[in-house]
Amino acid sequence: MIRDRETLDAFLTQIARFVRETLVPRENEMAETDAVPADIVATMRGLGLFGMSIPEAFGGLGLTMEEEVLVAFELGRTSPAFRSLLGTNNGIGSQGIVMDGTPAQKQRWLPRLASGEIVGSFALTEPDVGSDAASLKTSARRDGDHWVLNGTKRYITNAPEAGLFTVFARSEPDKKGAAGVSAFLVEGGTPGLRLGTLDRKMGQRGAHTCDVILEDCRVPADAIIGGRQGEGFRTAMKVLDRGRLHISAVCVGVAHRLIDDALRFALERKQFGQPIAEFQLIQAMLADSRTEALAGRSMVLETARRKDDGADVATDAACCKLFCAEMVGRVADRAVQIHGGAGYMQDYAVERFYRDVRLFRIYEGTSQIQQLVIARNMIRDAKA
Ligand code: COS
Repeated sequence: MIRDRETLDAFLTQIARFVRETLVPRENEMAETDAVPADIVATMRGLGLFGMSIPEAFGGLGLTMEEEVLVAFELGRTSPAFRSLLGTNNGIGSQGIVMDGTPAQKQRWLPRLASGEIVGSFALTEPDVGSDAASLKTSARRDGDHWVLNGTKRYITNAPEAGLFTVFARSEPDKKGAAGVSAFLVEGGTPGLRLGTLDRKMGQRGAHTCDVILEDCRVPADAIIGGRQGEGFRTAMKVLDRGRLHISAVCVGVAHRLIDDALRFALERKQFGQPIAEFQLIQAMLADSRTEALAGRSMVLETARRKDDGADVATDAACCKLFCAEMVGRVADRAVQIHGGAGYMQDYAVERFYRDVRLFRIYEGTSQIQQLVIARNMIRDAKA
């Protein structure tokens, strides 16, 4: 449901140019300094990229899902850490409020998230709680007009930058599983909330994660998303459904970038007296990657369109995440292979991307969780 094709095309062209001319040349700088340069953050804010998915009424661009994945295809053509900084504001760090927040919560937080004035973060995972999200242990105890939060959240993306944390905690200790979980909006700097040291990750340097430690962290009663106790887990699942589609689009973008790099290398590199692109075994790798990237792009676009039409796309979003995350892993592997020895060297971007893309199969639900969600929904629908 593209609302205005001409405006959208102009915006996509602008993003593509920003990626090509500004971000790609500074990938190494970001990897070396482990930080997105401040001037780039400012440009991203100016382009409205922190608020793509936030409604226009709150200062965002209010993109449809189809429009958003088209932007993500473009943003995917550079180091994923650039997108990661604005990813939480568009996805897991804001959508809980967009979907389930009270009018007051929307008014208070969304404009600042949309402008990029603050970064939002999603604190679900814990040291002992990953895929089994409903078993989370962080506690929320009612104390007069406040809730008191205690627990540790782990591997929290953008926590070091965050001005707002969506913290999932068990507000009803007697209820096991999903039913006793509520989502709390906790402002950065709230006494009792502190951050652990930066995690030392395999890749995606420039994107940061760390522990978020809550020690008698007091938040007002109206900090519960939607003002509804026990709804937090469902909010988390809905947010992740949507996020999986966005991540899938990023995977497609990265795949296209890797194909471009591999093709350029194959055309320049000569062996046995000719460019290696002339050899059929290299061609097979290029063709397989191109085919798989097209399959990923097609399924993401189709699912985004159906979501815009109001369909429940939870199952298909999981299909997209499963396929696209695995697909970009295969594409990255072939890109390194086509580069040969050079692909193992840090002088070539494919070495960095090979490590960066490994995360896609893990975060916002592992490939195995996607399989589980897909099959469970198939069985549920068959029984209905
Ligand atoms: N949308 C809306 N509601 C949903 C939902 C969805 N996609 N998925 C589940 N729910 C609801 C269920 O309907 C159920 O509500 P009721 O009790 O009212 O029926 C409740 O949430 C509990 O659901 P379920 O019983 O399916 O929960 P499980 O504990 O079996 O776990 C999985 C479900 C495994 C799918 C979930 O824990 C999960 O997605 N884990 C991965 C977490 C993840 O992605 N972590 C990444 C880190 S965060 S970036």
